[in-house]
Amino acid sequence: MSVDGTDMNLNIDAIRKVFPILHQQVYGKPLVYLDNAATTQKPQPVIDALRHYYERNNANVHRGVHALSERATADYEGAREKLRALLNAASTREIVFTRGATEAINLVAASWGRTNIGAGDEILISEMEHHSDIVPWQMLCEQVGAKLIVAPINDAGELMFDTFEEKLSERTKLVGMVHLSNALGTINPVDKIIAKAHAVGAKVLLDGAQALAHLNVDVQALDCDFYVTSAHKMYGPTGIGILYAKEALLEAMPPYQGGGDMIAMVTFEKTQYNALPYKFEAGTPNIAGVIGFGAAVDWLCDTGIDAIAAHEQRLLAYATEKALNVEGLTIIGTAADKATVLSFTIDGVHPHDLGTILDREGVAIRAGHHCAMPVMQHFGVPATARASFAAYNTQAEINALFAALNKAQEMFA
Ligand code: 7TS
Repeated sequence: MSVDGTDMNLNIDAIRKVFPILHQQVYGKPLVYLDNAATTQKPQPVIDALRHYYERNNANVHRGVHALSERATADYEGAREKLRALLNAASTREIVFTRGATEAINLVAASWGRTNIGAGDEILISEMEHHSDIVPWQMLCEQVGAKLIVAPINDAGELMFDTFEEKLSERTKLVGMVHLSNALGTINPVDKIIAKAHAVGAKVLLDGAQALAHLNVDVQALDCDFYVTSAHKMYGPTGIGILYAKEALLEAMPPYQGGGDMIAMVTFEKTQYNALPYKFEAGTPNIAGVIGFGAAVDWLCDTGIDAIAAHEQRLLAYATEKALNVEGLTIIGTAADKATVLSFTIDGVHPHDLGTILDREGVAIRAGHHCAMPVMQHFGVPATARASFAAYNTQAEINALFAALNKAQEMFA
């Protein structure tokens, strides 16, 4: 049992203890951090891993002949293996470290896209994509003369699967799809999407920026071609993420950036590129970030993704029930299959004002378009307020959220 009396498999009190940032006051109120879709807080083992690297092992990777470099390289490559295991990728050659989900998508668009997509080809995405799974494809389409096609969502914020299927054709070269929507919380039926896309010969990129802290993902079982994510939404550091791609695809792709570490041999006449995955990791990487990412994966797996997900589902159900009883509140995103996100509007109060008033009560939510402007356009709203839940959140915090909302409504009444 947790502090707020909810029956859960997780010991939330113990979990909260390892997140030092949670134990503070904001404007004299206990911090209630409900902006986890923007970024999650970091547990002590992640902070310790960053610190340990800088205090004990700081050195460049893959090139040193000295002890520190060997230790840094071992920890860096150890993190790659943790990511491989988390995703059940076939090989560490398929795990490329990037700055985050955004850079990973840009890598695929620039390298695989420019090689494999041409005039008249189509890229099919959904109406619920984050800007990072829209804009790189638009840029690619402009460069190569391809066409961006959008599969619509319904008013629950679910992909309209039949229409998605109708928009697939032999012209479709790539499907880009968010696994778990940051604006709506919708979980997409990615196995069905991949099967349909493969049937017309299209590759599939899944944007898993929100997914991996809440869902178990097996890239081999899914048979997905590209999977991207960011560590900072999985209790890890900012500025680091991964591109997973099938080895055969990566082998055939040209490098994304040139420089140190991505080469085997350089002469002025010709450069021979390094083996996978180093071909895609030019320059000194975010070594501390990678090591912290590895510690975050350990923490996530030790805590248990299923147990975290079950806890968050209970919180979401509790918050949703409370939201349904607030007059003038409209939930944006009511998919049958959803997780972690409660996006909403309140009549007569702009989401930004809500965000500011809640902040004064110590409650951190996000207000805005969540980098998914087309979702806002679909629902005819300029912005939403969004609470998003993580492993350390409690029912008591949801009560604090609704007390603060009540206060905001009274102020604007
Ligand atoms: N894809 C999705 C679904 C996201 O939610 C985000 C970030 C990204 C891609 C980009 O991730 P990055 O780490 O490369 O920036 N989403 C949000 C959000 O909802 N609030 O702040 C960032």
